[in-house]
Amino acid sequence: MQDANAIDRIVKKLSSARSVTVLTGAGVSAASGVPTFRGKDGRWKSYRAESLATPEAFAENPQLVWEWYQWRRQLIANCEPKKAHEVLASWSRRFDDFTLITQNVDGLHERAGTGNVIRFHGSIWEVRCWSGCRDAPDRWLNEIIPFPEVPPHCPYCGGLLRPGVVWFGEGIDPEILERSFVAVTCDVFLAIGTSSRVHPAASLSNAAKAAGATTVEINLEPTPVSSQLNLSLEGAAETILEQIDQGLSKPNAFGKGI
Ligand code: BV8
Ligand code: ZN
Repeated sequence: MQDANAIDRIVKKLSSARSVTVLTGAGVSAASGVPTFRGKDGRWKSYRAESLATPEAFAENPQLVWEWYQWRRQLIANCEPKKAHEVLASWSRRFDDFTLITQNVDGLHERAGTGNVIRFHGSIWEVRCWSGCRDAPDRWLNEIIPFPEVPPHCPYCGGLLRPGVVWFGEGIDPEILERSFVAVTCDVFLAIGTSSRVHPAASLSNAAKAAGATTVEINLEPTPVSSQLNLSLEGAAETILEQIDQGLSKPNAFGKGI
């Protein structure tokens, strides 16, 4: 059992919270079988994920980058939302003002029925025209598995398609950025299953703290923000979230304040 006192303190805070914002990373989907970015499974063939998730890598070798995304799409299509996704989906119905900002592109939070999901880094299930042709929408859903051709081509101009995700060196959609930094003004902010190394997503936790939120981290290992937040719990998201949720379901949940 995770530090029962810490769980009690979080339950107490959440029991009286009106607004809750959650930031998730790859660790929340690990139990579903989706590889994390920086763990031992963060490689594909001999490549590090970070070396492929860039516009330069795509410009140099669109075939290779699409083979990686095709492999991930096929893998994710066989993954299911698990306990961590389910608890967070139920919290999106429990709290009056709930926002879930995810760095994950796998779509598992949406498949779990979570309300008000902000996809900070886009979606692996969307595509965009690489040349940004005039006739194509900015992005659109394309769940075809496998693509009949790799790399796939834009149906509007015949040029290359690209995955609808944000690559390293690309800016976050300004509207997404705005909504996310508004959402950090909340009663409780939880950073769950993220190494908190990728910016600007990683700066949301401290922005929440500066805005007066009670800040909580749940992660398998310490991260650069662990010592800066009000509480940092080391453990599996699926286990800790279930313990907190059980605490919330007890009548008149209470505990010491954080
Ligand atoms: C930008 C989409 C500017 C693609 C992704 C130096 C310092 C600071 C910043 C930078 C810097 N140099 C460069 C930068 C900027 C760069 C950056 O932050 N680089 C890092 C690596 C240093 N950021 C960018 O480029 C961003 N854009 O800055 O733009 C700009 C502005 C205007 C105009 C132009 C440019 C864009 C970054 C977006 C990159 N795209 N994904 C795709 O998925 O294919 S990021 C990628 O990392 C994923 O989205 C992933 O979600 C994200 C973060 O990683 P995590 O989710 O945290 O995953 P990770 O594996 O790292 O950690 C998982 C954690 O879970 C681990 O700690 C593990 O212990 C834990 N865990 C595992 N299992 C469990 C668990 N925890 C709990 N329970 C479990 N069961
Ligand atoms: Zn096009």
